[in-house]
Amino acid sequence: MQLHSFFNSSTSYRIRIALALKRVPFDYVPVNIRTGEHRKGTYLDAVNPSATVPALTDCDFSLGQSLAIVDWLDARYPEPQLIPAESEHRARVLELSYLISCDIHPLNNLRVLKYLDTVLKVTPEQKSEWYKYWVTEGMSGVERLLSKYGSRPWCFGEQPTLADCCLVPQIANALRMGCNLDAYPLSMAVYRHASSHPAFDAAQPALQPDFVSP
Ligand SMILES: N[C@@H](CCC(=O)N[C@@H](CS)C(=O)NCC(=O)O)C(=O)O
Repeated sequence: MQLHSFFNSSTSYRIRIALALKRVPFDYVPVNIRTGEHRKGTYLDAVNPSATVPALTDCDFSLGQSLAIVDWLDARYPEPQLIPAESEHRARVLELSYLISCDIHPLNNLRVLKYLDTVLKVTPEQKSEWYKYWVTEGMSGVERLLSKYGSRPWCFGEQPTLADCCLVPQIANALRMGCNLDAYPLSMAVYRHASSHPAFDAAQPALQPDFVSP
């Protein structure tokens, strides 16, 4: 199995966590999205036509979209299940995962930030304001959901789920971009708890083979 990944990509980070939790061995295939490797050649044609990372390849099967990948991994390697089977638990996990994946991440994605830079020609300060605004909007919702429905030490109880696979990379990115997350103590408690877990540790950007320091 091969994971096509970029060290700083939070969506790739989700899958690195999922694979580590499930102890599925894989080869790491770096795809440099800063230089546009995801937009050309075999990667675009055969691996991930949606021109993003991550993608997972298993023999002649290739799959993009991190949430679809976790769903496929759950079907193929059920232990531990990251999208729970019980209907209400499953719905809560997906609710929080979609908030991060559909409402926060796309607004702060590389291609959006590049568009702000190159087409709309905003200043670096305006770009940073954009990033922080959408993190604040999204993380406020995450924190309210955790307060209403969550239970520690993970987002939803004693076992990590897809929600934690989404939340931890989102927080790591926000911290890297200089966001102040003091207003989200429940989210930060999950993040701190994850930092002492071997699977979450192994998945962190600084430990990936394509890591370069800023
Ligand atoms: N919904 C997709 C989003 C994938 C995505 O946008 N990944 C980012 C990296 S975190 C990317 O490839 N960006 C390239 C670009 O913006 O051009 C998923 O969950 O896999």
